[in-house]
Order: sequence, then structure tokens, then C-alpha cells
Amino acid sequence: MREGSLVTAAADEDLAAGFDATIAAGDRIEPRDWMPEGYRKTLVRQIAQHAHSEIIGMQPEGNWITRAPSLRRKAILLAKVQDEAGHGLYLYSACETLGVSRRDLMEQLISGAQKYSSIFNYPTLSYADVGTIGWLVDGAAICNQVPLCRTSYGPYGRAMIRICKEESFHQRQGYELLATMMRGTDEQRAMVQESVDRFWKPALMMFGPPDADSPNTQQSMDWGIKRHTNDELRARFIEMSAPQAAALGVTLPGNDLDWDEFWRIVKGGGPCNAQRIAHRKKAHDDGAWVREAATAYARSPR
Ligand code: FAQ
Repeated sequence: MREGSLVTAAADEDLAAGFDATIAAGDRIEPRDWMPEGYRKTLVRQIAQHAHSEIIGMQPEGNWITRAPSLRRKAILLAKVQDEAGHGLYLYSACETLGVSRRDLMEQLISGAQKYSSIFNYPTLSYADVGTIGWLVDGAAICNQVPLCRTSYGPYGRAMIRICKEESFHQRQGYELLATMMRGTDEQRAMVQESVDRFWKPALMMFGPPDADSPNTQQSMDWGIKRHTNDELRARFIEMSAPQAAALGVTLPGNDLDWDEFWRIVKGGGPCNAQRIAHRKKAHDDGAWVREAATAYARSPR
């Protein structure tokens, strides 16, 4: 072995030891720090999937903006959907610190190379779904994401702090909407129950496959990217939701999940997968002139 390669190998070992020590101490890895390639790739995968979920997640609720039952409900829903766009943008920015471009991320979403949360492939069939998404989908997101405020990668953890504060407001507005409907007519109460019946199990699947079938959990826990396993967080969410359901007066369906349905949806075969991506692609194509104009402006002499 040549002397130069010995020096390089020793330097690599020092860098890896430094990374391991930072993780073991519970400190944060920052963009300019050395990191193993697997750590970088795992973060890009998870943060991109998370960003795409926020952006695609605007569609099911956005479907109801023009049909909101009052000006107040419309203003609340518009603000929530705009917050989701903001979350997507913080997360894309966090992902860019790992050396990928926004354009690559968007192309990978549209081509299906990167995923987004299974939950957004279900349709929103009634206005009660806006409340149920706030209560259960944002509720599950908070349960999963509060521990991510302590994730080992600095830009991701800092983005999560603001996102979680906003998700908490989203969850309350959903609960308040459902509570209002539950004080209404029998028909409104039935709408809420029917909506909860459709969304409860898909919300439980947001936490990912059971631990025994989760290829990424152990390594992500060792790197401090994930702080709890999928099953731990799912169990915590079930426990949190029971008293809330009782206070609302709705019955939660059972917790037996159909994992074949989950994988079918993750692989693109859900009721709305094709529609969600087609809609995103059209919005991206329609926005091409804005990107071109902004690029030309940035290059123009001033
Ligand atoms: N959907 O080995 P694991 C929101 C994939 S934000 C689709 O367990 P991991 C806000 C997984 O990627 C919701 N795919 O994976 C909002 C992997 O495939 P890959 C998004 C899923 O990463 C509210 C394979 O299965 N939140 O809702 C799902 O360790 C209302 C094996 O799985 C986040 O992204 C799924 N549910 O654990 C917006 C939070 N589950 O990538 C609008 C951050 C798993 O190897 C309205 N992410 N897969 O090809 C995480 O915590 C983790 O990535 C998990 C999955 C827990 C989602």
C-alpha cells in the first residue's frame, strides 16, 4: 500500500470516529460535517418523502376549499393548506443541504422514484373528512414528528420544531370542526362517524409497516434519525386517540390492519395515486414559465 493511501485511510477512520462520537453524545450533525454515505442517503429518502407528503397532502383538503360551508371554515382551511405548502418548502430546503437539488426531488416525486405518505391516496368524500384529517392525520403526524425535533441531523430537527407547532394548531381545528358537527343534527353525526370509519386504519398505517417488516428502522435508530420504532409510535397514537374519541362521541374501528392494502397503496395502486401525481405534474408544468422568468431575472445584469 502506498504511503498516501495509508494517510487517507487513517483520516477516514478519524472522520468516522468523530461522526460516531457525535451521535453517541446525542449532538447534532450539521451540513458541513463528515457523514457516512448511508446516513446521507437515508436522510434524503426520509426528508424527501416527508416534503412530498406535505405537498401532495395539500390536495385532499384543497378539494374542499371552494365548497367550505362558511367563510370562517374557508379561511381556516385555506390557512391550513398554505401551512402545508410551507412545511414542504422547509423540508425541501433541509434536503438541499444534503447535496440534492429541488429539481431532482420534484422529478423523483413525479416519476415515482420517491414516495409520499400512503394516507394521501385516499379520497375526501365529505366535509367531515376535513375535520377527520385534522384530528387523525395531523394527530398521527404530530405523534411521529415531535420525536423528530430531536433527530440527529440539525436542519431536519430545526425544521420539525416549527412544523410541529403548526401541526398542533391543525389538529385542534380538525377536532373543533368535528366537535361542532357532533353537536349538530343526526345526519351530521353520521357523517363524522362515517368519515372516522374510513380514515382510522389508513391513519394507523402512516406509521409505516410493523417493526418486523421495517427494513430501515434499526439503522435509523442507531443513527439517531428515528427516535422510536413504527410500532411504538402507532401504539402511542392509539392510546392518545381513545379518550379524544370518547369525548367526541365517535366509535373508533378496530386496530387490525390490512398490510396488503398498505403495500398496494405504497406501490402506486391506491384509489387516488394516479390522480395525485397527475395533478402535481400539471401544476409543475404550468409553473414552468415562473421558473424560467425567475432564472432569467436572476441572470440579468442589474
Ligand atoms: N407511506 O423501513 P420503513 C403529514 C415506506 S406528513 C408510504 O419503516 P422508514 C402532514 C418507506 O419509505 C406525513 N410509504 O421506513 C400533513 C420504505 O420505503 P423506501 C409524512 C411508507 O423510513 C397532515 C418502506 O415503506 N410523514 O401527514 C409509509 O424507516 C395533513 C419501509 O418502511 C413523514 O414522512 C407510508 N405511510 O419509516 C400534511 C414523517 N411507511 O423509502 C397534509 C417522517 C413506510 O425504503 C395534511 N418519516 N413507507 O422505498 C418517517 O418517520 C418514516 O420515514 C416512516 C417510515 C415512519 C414514515
